[in-house]
Amino acid sequence: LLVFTDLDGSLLDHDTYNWQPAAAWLSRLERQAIPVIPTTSKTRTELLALRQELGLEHTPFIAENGAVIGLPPSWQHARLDRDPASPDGLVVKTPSMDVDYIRRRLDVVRERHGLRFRRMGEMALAEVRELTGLSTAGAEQAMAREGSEPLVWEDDDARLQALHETLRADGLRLTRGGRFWHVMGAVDKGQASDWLVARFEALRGYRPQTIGLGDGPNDLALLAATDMAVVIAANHGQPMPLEGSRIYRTRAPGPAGWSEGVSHWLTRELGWSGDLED
Ligand code: 2M8
Ligand code: MG
Ligand code: MG
Repeated sequence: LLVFTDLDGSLLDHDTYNWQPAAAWLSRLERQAIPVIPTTSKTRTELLALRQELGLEHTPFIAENGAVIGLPPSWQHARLDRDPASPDGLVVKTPSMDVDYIRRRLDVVRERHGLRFRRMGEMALAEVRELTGLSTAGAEQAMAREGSEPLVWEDDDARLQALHETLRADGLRLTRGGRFWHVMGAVDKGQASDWLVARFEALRGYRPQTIGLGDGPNDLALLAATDMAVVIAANHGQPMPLEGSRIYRTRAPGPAGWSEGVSHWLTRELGWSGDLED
């Protein structure tokens, strides 16, 4: 079993980034050796800090909405990984486009269509801190982008379609996170989770079951790709059009909803019980 999870608004509280309500379930999963795989808009740099805090140093991660995939040693494959591990022991895949290219395209599109938005790469550190509520160090880490660019939309919503279509013609995608719109190459969280499932199968010889958890539109591809999905309650007002018996919608938001969803699938559906003592 693999657990793929969004961070902001899911495992982490949308406003405070607190995850304590999920701590008990995180350690149960760790004791059962079930990998919890962060699948997020955050950057590799943010992940390196957060994985440590969450005790997830030995699991892979999906950063920048699928633009960056990090593999710890136990997920690396002698034949399939040509590129050597970096000094921190990770092999990192970057299936998206380079962030400098994305930024240049965004500037051209903005100019050509007279659109109004601000992208993260042109914001001052203080502005990113203000918009996100992150610390100075946290905002610096969020600004260290490799394969996607967040932006704040300052134009009429009707004009978003122009941005969307022009980007698509350039092979770029636009998706909506909790605070920002995100632009990246032809990647998403669902493709990245499929890639990790295939890697697991190549290493272990069987296909794992998967649980996916997320609260926003940029999680839809992930929730569609996993066997069991959890839509975490949120108040962003965006539609989360998913149906069927493999979807569970939580009552609680954030990390409390996260625990509710994990508990739903593991205890009620997969029959976990007795061996869960804390
Ligand atoms: C951005 O991502 C979130 C994800 O939903 C958002 O759009 O609100 C990214 O810049 C990420 O790197 C950053 O940590 C996060 C902070 O809230 O915002
Ligand atoms: Mg989220
Ligand atoms: Mg996210």
